[in-house]
Amino acid sequence: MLTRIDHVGIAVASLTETIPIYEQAFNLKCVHQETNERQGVREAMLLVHAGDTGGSYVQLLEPLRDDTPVGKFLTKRGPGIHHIAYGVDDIDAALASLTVSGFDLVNKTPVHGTSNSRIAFIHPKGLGGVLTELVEAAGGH
Ligand code: CMX
Ligand code: CO
Repeated sequence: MLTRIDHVGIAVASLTETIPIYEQAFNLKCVHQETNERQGVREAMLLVHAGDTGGSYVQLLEPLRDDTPVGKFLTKRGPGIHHIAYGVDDIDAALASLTVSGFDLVNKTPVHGTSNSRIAFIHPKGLGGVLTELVEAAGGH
């Protein structure tokens, strides 16, 4: 079902401050930035590895407002790992299978993600306390 680790999402107070730190520390390049109103974030994607079935990234997340998932997380816990995201070929099939298995889906159907990908979140409480995102890239990976 899973094709790769697509990204690790990290909650930060400021993209402007944190992007250069990650670029310098690990010689990464910030290859993409966008605002996702529905998710309540400004995000930056730093490419770690360009694989055959899609890349792996560090995703830095800055909240647009305090009353968003990342805003609440920052207030409660401070900066840190917010979620892990796995690549899938067929997100509809993956969600159907997780529903049958009884997992608590935050998104029962896919929503708009980075670079026109289709994404869905699974609640952390059923997965060892880790908020988990599935990503079907625009090209279908
Ligand atoms: N990782 C692990 N646990 C988390 C969490 C996270 N990121 N966010 C919240 N929780 C836990 C809290 O610790 C809390 O646990 P307890 O009940 O044991 O105290 C519980 O979940 C409820 O916390 P909350 O602050 O009241 O948060 P909400 O219930 O309002 O929301 C969640 C939690 C997962 C439903 C919400 O964060 C969500 O919908 N996330 C999906 C969307 C998202 O995160 N978007 C931003 C990223 C966008 C992207 O990657 O593209
Ligand atoms: Co993400």
